[in-house]
Amino acid sequence: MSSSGLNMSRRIRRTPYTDRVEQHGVRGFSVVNHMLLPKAFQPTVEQDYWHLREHVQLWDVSCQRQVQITGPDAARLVQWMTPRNISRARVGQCMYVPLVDDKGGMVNDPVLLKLADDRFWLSIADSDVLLLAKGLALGAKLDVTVVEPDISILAVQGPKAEDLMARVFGEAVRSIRFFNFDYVDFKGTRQLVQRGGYSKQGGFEIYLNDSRMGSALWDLVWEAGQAFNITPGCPNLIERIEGGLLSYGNEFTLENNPLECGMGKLCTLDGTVDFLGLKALQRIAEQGHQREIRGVMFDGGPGPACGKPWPVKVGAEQVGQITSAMWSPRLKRNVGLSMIARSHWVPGQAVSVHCADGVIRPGEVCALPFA
Ligand code: THG
Repeated sequence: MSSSGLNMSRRIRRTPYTDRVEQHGVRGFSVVNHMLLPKAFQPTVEQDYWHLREHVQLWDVSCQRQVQITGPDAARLVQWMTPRNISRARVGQCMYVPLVDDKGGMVNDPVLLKLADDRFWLSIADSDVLLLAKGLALGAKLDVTVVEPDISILAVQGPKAEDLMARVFGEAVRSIRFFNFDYVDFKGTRQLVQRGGYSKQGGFEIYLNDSRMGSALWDLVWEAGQAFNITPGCPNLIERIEGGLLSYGNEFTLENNPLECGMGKLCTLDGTVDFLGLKALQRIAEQGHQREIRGVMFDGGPGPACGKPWPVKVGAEQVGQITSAMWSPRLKRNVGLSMIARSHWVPGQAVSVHCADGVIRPGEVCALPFA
């Protein structure tokens, strides 16, 4: 079984790790940035969840594509796209940066890596940042080069990730701090390793810079991982929701601004940082944003998969919509992520969740992350 219902074509890009992922019996894919993202390996997402919390997993997250911006105006172009002040970033440091358009709408929420003063990567979620960056650079006649380099991230996630990475790449990886990166040797090549990843269980991301080495990298980590009970894995819906990790296109889109996404603290709106959406965000901040992302915990036993938004109501009034939800086997309740109207966004607010199976499940608004 290789394609699990997707009709494969060149438009849906394979990754350097797809051969291995298929050999391990992947149970389906999603498509992110026009590239395959494995969706599950164990028979249930719950099994993947418990394993991720206790051991270590290998994730093909090559779909987290890099938009590389180099040249004398590189920092200017990056700053032009984000309300977060990047001027104090050091080489070797990462930053979580909302990207916004001229209306203050969310374009993406990448991890920014500062490789050098004139060299950046935006490690993007699911939208075409490459084309926006090129357009802005051309329009403003900036002296930059914008490309998607041959970088494919293999993530090592879970509490045993550090011991495994130290065994494979040496003890020095232990001193890489969260949201920082350094370089390791891999078969005579130099590869970037960042501490972080799309889970709250701890881990690293290896930014492999040569597609031809994908299987060799997978095999090296996989074999050393046997001593740590490694399994193939992927971003886990239960763990991600509990941790309050947002997903572009699901929890928020171009229709939302960073204040609604709970990223107000990342935004410098006093005019000392100039970016595309400054005026728009200043206006929104002045008037007060009218909704914000929250957790919702709700009853009624395991619900169906949340394949489309579920209305969140108070009486007959819709106050939000759940865009990701899952039964938490640990909290023994359903957990979901929802934009919630200002009038009802205080944690503890009672709500009803109108699930796609027709069942109305009672619950309440919660702060993120879930406890
Ligand atoms: N890693 C890399 N690229 C990515 C992701 C990733 N691109 C797509 C997507 N994920 C971007 N979204 C996020 C969301 C949250 C985090 C990283 C990327 C994250 N958040 C930390 C947290 O919430 O605990 C805190 C971040 C911070 O310190 O500001 O790590 O996962 N390469």
